[in-house]
Amino acid sequence: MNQPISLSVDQGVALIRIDNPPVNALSPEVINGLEVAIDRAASDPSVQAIVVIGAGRTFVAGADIKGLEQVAWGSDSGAPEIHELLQKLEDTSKPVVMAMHGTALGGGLELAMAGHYRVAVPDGQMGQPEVNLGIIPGAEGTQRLPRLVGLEKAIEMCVSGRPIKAADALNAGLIDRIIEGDLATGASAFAREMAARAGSHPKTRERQDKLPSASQLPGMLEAGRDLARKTRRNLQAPVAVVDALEAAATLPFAEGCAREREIFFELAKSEQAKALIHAFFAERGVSKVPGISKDTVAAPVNHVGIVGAGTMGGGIAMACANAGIDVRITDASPDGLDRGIATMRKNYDVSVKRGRFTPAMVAERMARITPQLDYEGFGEADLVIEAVFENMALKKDIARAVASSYEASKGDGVIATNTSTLDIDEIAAASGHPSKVVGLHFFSPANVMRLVEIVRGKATSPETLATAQAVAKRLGKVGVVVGNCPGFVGNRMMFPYMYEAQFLVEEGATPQQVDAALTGFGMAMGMFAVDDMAGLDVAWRVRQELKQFSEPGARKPLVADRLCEMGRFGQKTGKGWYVYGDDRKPQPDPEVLALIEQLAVAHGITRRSFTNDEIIERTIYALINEGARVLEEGFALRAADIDVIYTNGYGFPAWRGGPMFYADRVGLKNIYERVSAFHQELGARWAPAPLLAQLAKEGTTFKELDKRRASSLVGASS
Ligand code: 3H9
Repeated sequence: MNQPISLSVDQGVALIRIDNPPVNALSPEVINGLEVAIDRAASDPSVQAIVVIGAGRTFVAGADIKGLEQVAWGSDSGAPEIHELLQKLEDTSKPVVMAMHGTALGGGLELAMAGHYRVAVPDGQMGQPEVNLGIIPGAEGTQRLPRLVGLEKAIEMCVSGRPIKAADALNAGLIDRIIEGDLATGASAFAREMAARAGSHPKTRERQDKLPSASQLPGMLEAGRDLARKTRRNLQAPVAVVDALEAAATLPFAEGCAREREIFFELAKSEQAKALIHAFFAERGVSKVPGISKDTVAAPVNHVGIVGAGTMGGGIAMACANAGIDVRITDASPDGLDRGIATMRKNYDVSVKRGRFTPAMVAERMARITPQLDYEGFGEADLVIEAVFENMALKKDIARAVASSYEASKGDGVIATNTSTLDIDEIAAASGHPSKVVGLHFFSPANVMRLVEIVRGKATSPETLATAQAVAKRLGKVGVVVGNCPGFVGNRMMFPYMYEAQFLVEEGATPQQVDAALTGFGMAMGMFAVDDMAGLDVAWRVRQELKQFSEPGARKPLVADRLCEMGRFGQKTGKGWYVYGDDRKPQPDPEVLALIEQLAVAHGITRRSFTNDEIIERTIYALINEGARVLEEGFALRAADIDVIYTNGYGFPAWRGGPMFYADRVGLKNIYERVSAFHQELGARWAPAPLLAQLAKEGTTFKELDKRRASSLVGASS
């Protein structure tokens, strides 16, 4: 028998265990091993029933995505050959019970649906998340799921890609029983019960009772396609999965499976699948950091102190409380503290209204947050996060004060700063304990946004860094380790992008045209709408603080400073690049358009019209060129890390993989040639990054560069 599968028989039940760490993915060995085990159990006269169960932390979390990546890049052999196994399972005369814990996802759930019965632990989850990888279920899931849960529920699960919990699954008919206590024991008892029943065992593929009638079908399909278009903007797979589900309701099972396979392979080779699979592995790769190994000990974090109860501090406090961490939060003024607490309460109320939390859950969370006006108890915290506004002197004072609290209580916690642009080393030096200092750059709203840049200072110890990574994970965030340069990775790249958008309007485009081109490209929001939302004063303050962004002789944007001088700070003042009515929707403002034109003419700028393609090249290529510099200078460890930062923190479409992956797909030679042309036309700010020039010349990609560099990270993992 193949290694990842083991078979044992106990009191008439064959227990087939899948042991393929880390997540029991369906490798060829698992599939072959299961076939052999099923045959043995079926032919063993001492066996009356069969239970299939996962070893370790989960049932089967899907097909091996590494194999699917091969399919995406041209080799069909990466897709699991699973049809025979599924048929064998379903045709076995002895009852087959699938026993699920952890997550039964994708091919894992498809495997489970070919069993005659399914049971799960109370916190088990089941789902078809394939659309998040740009594909659809390809192992008959679109044909079996609607037969078990009905078409509407199947559409909801397959379009959203979101797993459902065991109780919901029981309700929907996806599972037959929830097992409290030991799963193997409970599932075996259930299997014996089923074996004792008279008659044959249900084959999902033969079921028709949950499929819609001909008159119900069109409405359900229309609603499903609508849902896909509205909630999964720009994605092909959520729309295509409805086509496959339609086949379940209109074709015999075998023909439905053939239709599913056809759509599966078409999508598996698409640009979106390439990009989304890249994004999946990129996100999992960020924890691999030089100097941090499995032996690096992260300190447990259960008590956090937060300095500053503004938007960022409050959001971070909520993120901690949501993760079960106790928080003490302080602010310089009683008013500031009261406002902060009131805002948290208001935000939680919204979550209750939306059904995300119950009032009891909110009460529990608020009880974890202690507001105070001093640093009492901060010395015993495991981590203190400073989240005040961007002022170096203030941040240094706070670092010193936190360090003294630790010293006074003989505490040994980590000191983190939420600065988005300032020098971590300067703050670290002020603390007197630089090895304990790290940047934790959260994104607003911090209780919602998944990205955290973990800024490694020159003295940050491996343990401090590992603790920061563990905290990010505990908060449900993706923590990307970056180096200490002005703006770190995300904001540093943002500046050339923002500037270019502003130059474009000076040269004749309008803010709404630039924003429409960017959202048309797939960005969650246009640059000007983002600026208005964040507040124009934020970048204004940074422009004043960071002289590096405006080198002598460099062209500076003309309009943003003027808007700030006019008090147009964006949404919060009702006016910025746009004007906002009660519906908070941006409307073009003739006053701004006139101001832009007037300033442009006064500075002798020639104005012309721009195509959307030109707008994308000017903005996105500026982002990529700066990304190449960041990479070359070592402030990002991998191009893929930049992609994770941009897709999780800056609204860059994941279906394009991120800016660096997008650059690879356009071709680095093409990007380099356009950047060089802009350099000729527009001057020094467009000087091609040397790394971009080098990779273009070599005819290679950022992804290849990552692979080369990965060899130096072998053995390192958090
Ligand atoms: C599919 O099934 C298609 C079918 O219809 C059949 C078509 C014919 N494959 O996320 P974590 C690795 S599509 C390979 O940090 P967590 C992951 O890379 C698939 N590797 O853990 C990481 O490796 P490393 C449908 C996988 O506890 C390690 O496992 N299924 C796979 O936070 C730990 O991962 C999905 O889309 C895989 N399927 O979360 C589920 N899954 O340590 C995708 C994980 O070397 N997976 N790895 O970096 C997940 O959502 C999460 O990993 C899971 C665990 C919830 C399971």
